[in-house]
Amino acid sequence: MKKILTLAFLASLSALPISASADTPKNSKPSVMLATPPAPAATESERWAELARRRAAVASKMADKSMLILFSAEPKLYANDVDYVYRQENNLYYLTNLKQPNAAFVMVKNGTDVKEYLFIPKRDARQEAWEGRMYSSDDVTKISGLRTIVDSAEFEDFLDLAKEKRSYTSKNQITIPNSVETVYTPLPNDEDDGEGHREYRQEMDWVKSFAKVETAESGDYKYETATGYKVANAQPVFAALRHIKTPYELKRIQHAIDITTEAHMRAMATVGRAKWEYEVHAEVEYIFRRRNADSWGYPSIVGCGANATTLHYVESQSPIVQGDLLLMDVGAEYDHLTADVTRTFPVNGKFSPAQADIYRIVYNAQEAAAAVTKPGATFGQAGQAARKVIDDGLAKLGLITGPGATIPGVVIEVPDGKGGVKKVERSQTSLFAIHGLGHWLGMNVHDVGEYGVPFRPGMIYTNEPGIYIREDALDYLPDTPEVKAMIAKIRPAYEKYKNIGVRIEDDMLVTDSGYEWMTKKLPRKLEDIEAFMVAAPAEVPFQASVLSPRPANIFVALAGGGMGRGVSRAEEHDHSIGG
Ligand SMILES: [Mn+2]
Repeated sequence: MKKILTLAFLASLSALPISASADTPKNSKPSVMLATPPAPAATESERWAELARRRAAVASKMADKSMLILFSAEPKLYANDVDYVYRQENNLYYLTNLKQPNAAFVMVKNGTDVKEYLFIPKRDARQEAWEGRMYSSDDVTKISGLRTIVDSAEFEDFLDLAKEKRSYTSKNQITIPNSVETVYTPLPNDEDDGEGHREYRQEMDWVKSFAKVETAESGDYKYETATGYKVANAQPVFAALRHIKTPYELKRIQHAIDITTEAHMRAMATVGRAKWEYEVHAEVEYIFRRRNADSWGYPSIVGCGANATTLHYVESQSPIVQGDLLLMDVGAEYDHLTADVTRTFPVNGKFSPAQADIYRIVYNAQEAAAAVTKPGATFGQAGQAARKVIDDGLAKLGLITGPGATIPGVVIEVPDGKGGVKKVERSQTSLFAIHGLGHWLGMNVHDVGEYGVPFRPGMIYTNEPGIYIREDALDYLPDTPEVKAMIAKIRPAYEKYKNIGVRIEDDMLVTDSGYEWMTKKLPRKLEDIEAFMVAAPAEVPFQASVLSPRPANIFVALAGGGMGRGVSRAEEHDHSIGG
């Protein structure tokens, strides 16, 4: 331990006077740090063509004689009169690239005739003095290519007439005709979406003002209207399109991934000199901001030691401990597209044998998922391939009693593949592999798109198996002789690997011939990570923080303590999509 600390200290000394950034290595050795390439450029006409193509694709999926209404996202309150940073509703952004609140997009389809309208607030000098410049009509056209613009002060009046199936003529003499039979707007899919408490509250409120909302047997919402409208949820229309990324979108999500790659490298280069998780967290978000990402796509997860076994640990208040692993799950967002990348690496740059045991299983599980990825295969098949490697690997280490072994007497319900559920005995693997392979990636980190469908070129999924030997993993099992016997068998291995958490997550693009690792520039192989961590620190100056963490942080007190997590919660996660 002492030797390691001394080395880390020397490394920090030697690094201090170097002012060179990753972009300009000082010595003759080639740089291992990658600088994010310039952001993808697009001419106005390229952007207009992309947005027009998206709008035409949405229109082509709409029924004849129909209307689409997209509301902009509502500002979200932080506290009192302070909002969170504004983020536009994805589908409105997808069709317009407009980021301003109080906008709305309306599209009317009548045979081959498709008309597009945009509601946008009039510029207001007093508001601009506080909040900044608002879009002019010219700005709107320049960004989106849309030309038919109505003052959004009239949007409520438009909605009032629209729900009665009446046309609207604006003060600037634009008529939005209404001879439509179907009205589309994004709506919560079912009761699980919480009636729009999560998203699409305004849309649901408007629909409820003229339609009776009922829950079908399937759990999906259905709508009865007195006006004769058919109300259609626009979400599936957008989901199908957003699921397949265009070359334009791929360039931008690759940029988000490249920023994230640089952030990960920066963390690996500095972690050996950091004392607290928040310092490493800061290095990550320094790169996000420095490379002009919009934001993170989800709060950064930076967890050392046992904190790595909590899937969404976001506190970053614990010490960085030499000899422990650090798990980092972070993703920059660029142009409303997010990366989602996880690496788990040793603080001191060298995996212990036990850490390496777990790491190699997760790595091989990723490889197995990749190997079956090609057009026509399914996400489920990739997940099964990864699961098999984890199952076999855990059995080999003695963490489960055998491949496919179950927990005696613990029964859970799983989908039967026919829309129903069946009861099966819970797998022992689910004690440690608590989430599925991953999820679709795009404008949301857990993006839209169906899961049963075959892979098609342009889809992106996260390949993120994980193994978490949580300290409480065996605490909530039934107290039966059979379970006790099972625990007795796995106890030695469990004690050996306890508090190790490993997730590796890469962003996989399905291509014509198979797949591409969009994250391939970031070291992933165990040996590559170790080599990188030897070479990288000299390239990145770092001075450990002199600040101490806040005292008595409740989350630090709970970290690794396993408070409040019961069997039911673990079972609920057993078949979830992923972290
Ligand atoms: Mn993920």
